[in-house]
Amino acid sequence: MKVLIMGFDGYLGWPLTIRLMANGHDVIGVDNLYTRNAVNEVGSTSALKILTPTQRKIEAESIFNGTLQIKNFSVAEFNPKRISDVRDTKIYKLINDEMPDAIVHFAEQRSAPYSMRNWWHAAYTMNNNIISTMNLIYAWKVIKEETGKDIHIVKMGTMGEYGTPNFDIPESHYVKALINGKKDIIKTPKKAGSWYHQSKAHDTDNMGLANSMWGLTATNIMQGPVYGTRTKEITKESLYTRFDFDETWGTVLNRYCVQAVLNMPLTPYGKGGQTRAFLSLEDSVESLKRLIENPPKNGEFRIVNQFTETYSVMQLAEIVKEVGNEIGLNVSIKSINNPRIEADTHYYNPERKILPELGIIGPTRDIKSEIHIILDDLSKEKERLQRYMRVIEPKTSWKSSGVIVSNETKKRSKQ
Ligand code: USQ
Repeated sequence: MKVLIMGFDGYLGWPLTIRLMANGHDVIGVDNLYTRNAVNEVGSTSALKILTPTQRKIEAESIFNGTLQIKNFSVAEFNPKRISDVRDTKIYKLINDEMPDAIVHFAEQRSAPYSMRNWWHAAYTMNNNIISTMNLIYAWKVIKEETGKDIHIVKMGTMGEYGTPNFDIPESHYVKALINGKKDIIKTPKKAGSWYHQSKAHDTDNMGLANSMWGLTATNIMQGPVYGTRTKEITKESLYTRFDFDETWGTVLNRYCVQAVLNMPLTPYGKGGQTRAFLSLEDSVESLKRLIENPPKNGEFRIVNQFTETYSVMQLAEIVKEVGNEIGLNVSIKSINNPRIEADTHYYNPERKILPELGIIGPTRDIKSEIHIILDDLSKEKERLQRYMRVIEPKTSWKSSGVIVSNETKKRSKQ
C-alpha cells in the first residue's frame, strides 16, 4: 500500500512510518516540524536523541523494504486572501499527485496543557487542528468526485473527547437515546476537559458530518495516553522516536519514568484516581497498522476505542515505583495539587470490540516489562536529562489560563 502520514515526525508518526516500511508499504511523510519547535518553546527537549527528518529517511530506507518520501509543510494551510479553492493547498496537490491508499492524520497540536496556557495557545490549537482536518475532508471530497478514488482517512482522535462519563463509553459515533420521552439516534455525548480535547471532539463531529453528507470513509481513533520507547523496529538508537517528559508535552507514564530516573518524586495530580485507557507504543503502532491494512467499507465512519488496559494515575505511580526500586532506583511518590480541572475519582469503562476483532486482544508485553525497558533507555540519558529538571514540575493551571500573559506570548504578539 501507499500511505501518506501527516505528522510522520512525531512520537507515533515515526514508529508507524517504519512499521509500515518494514512491512513493505511505501510511505509519504509530511511534517512541518511543529512539535520539535514547540517543545523547544517550553525550554524542553526529547529525552531520547532523534535524527533529523532527512537522516531518518536515509536510515529507514537503508534498513527497511518500503520507500519514504518526506515533505515539510503545514497541512493547516488557510489564507483566505490567497487561496479560495482546496485544490490550491499543498496537501491537496500532494494527495492528488500521489493518490495514496490511506491517509493518516497525526498533524495536530497534541498537548492538553499547551492548549491551556493562554488565549494564543487555545486559538492556535483550535485553528491548527480543525483547519487541518477540514482541508483533508475537502481534499478527499474533490478527489473522490474527480477521480472516483475513495481514500481511507485514518484520523487520530482521543479518548479524552468523552471525558469520564458515568456510563460505559460506546465505540460508536451514534447512540440510541430517550429524551423527553422520545426515542432517537444522537451523537455519542462528549465532555472534553481542555481546549485540545475539545478541538478533537470538534474534528470528530466534522468527520461525522462529512460521512453523513458525502460518505467519507474514515477510521477515527479514540486513543488513550501511550507509553514506551521501543517497537519491534526500534532496535537501535538511530531509530529512536521522540520521548517527551516536560509538563506540557510529556504524558503521565512517560513523565513518571523520567522522574524515577532523575530521583524526583512521581507526581500523581490530586487524589490520583483519574483513570485513563493506556497502551504501549508497540501496541499503538501495531493497532494502527492493522486498521490501515483492514479499512472499513466504503462510506463507513468507523470509531475505534484504541487502548489495551485502564489504570488510575496513582496505580501507575505505584507500578513505576515498584519496577524502579527493583532495578536500584530510589523512587518515591508525592501527590501534588491538581493543576487541571478534572474528576480525580470517577467511573471509567470504555467499550473495546474492534481491536480484538483485528487480533489485538491485550497488551503484547506486560506493563512492568515495558516500564523496565523505558527506565533502561532513559538511564543512559540521565546526565543530559538532569539539565531539564525545571521543566518537569507542572506550571500550567487550568484555572488561571487566559489570565497569565507569559513573556513568550508577549514576544509572539510583537512579531
Ligand atoms: N497526570 C498526573 N501527573 C502527571 C501528569 C499527568 O497525574 O505528572 C494526570 C493528568 O491530570 C490526567 C492524566 O494524568 O488526569 C493523563 O494526563 P496526560 O498528560 O498523560 O494525558 P492528556 O493530557 O490527557 O493527553 C495525552 C496526550 C494526548 C492524548 C491523550 C489521551 O497528550 O495527545 O490525546 O493523552 S487521553 O488522556 O485519553 O485523552
